[in-house]
Amino acid sequence: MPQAPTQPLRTPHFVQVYREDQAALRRELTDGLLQAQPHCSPKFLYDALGSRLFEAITELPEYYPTRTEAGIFAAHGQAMAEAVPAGATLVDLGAGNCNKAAALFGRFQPARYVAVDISVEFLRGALECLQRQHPALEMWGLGVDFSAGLNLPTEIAQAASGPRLLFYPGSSIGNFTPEAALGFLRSVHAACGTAQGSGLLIGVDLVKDAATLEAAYDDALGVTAAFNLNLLLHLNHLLGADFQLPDWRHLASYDTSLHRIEMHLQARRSLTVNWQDESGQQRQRRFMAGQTLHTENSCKWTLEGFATLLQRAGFHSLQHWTDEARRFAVFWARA
Ligand code: AVJ
Repeated sequence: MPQAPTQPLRTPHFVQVYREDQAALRRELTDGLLQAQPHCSPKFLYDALGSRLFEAITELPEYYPTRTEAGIFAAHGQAMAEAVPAGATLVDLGAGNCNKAAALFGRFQPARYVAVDISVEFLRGALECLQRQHPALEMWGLGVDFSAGLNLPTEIAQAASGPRLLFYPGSSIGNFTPEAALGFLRSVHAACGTAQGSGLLIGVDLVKDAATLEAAYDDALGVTAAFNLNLLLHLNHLLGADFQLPDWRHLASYDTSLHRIEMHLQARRSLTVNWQDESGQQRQRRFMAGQTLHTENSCKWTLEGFATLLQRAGFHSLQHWTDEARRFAVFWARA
């Protein structure tokens, strides 16, 4: 009987840095809830249900960013492939299901793929499947919280010899205030390393009329409202809190001077929320009717403003591609 050809058995490597710390989460949430303007980090929007609701958002007619960005990659993928280094280590920030990066493997011909997300458990299934389709590509799954700055663990930095292609699509940079975005991009610049040709390929949502933006964050089907309200279910779970969803309304408004969409949850009546802090102690916060919990900022950039930001972070030789309506942009910036 003929022998089946033996395949080199390559399997993805996994590194989990982030450790979920229940006490730290409760402390962070308690602190936010007790501020004069109560707030909560947008990372708490993404529990299992929230992640699925976000996927549904990307299919809404009003939510243009995801499909506009995909159109830019489809139209200008060849030009991007000519700009980025070949044989690079492709570092995918917020990789999730890895679909956006995997769609670029053919054109960009990376030597190594590093998928970064908060938990390697999200990445495991996707990477094991991708490894079978791309047996020659070295793959790493890295579980790390990079929201306070990107830091590649030494074992990955050592493996990533040659040029690095940092990839941050989806305009998630919009969750950072301009000042925090600068700090974050400086850490990305450092993570590009010192090899020639390295750089950052990043998607950014552009300033536009308030009506288009507000519709994108307050859709007619109410999916974004459900996405925002689901945060309260997540807080009930994490804190043992007693948020009642019918008491809260989804708000999304564009601040034209700060160039950002703000999402809030607004109390429909005066009410009190109770929860347990990190030491199990009972805490409460009173909300007056109309008072809000601030849940997300989504900052919008002009082409000029974002180019300046990239340069201040240390990048140079910028290129960008946009759609015809200039709703969204993809920048390539050398480190
Ligand atoms: C995932 C941060 C890019 O700001 O557009 C979508 C999140 N919030 N609808 C965005 C989001 C409400 C999204 N990002």
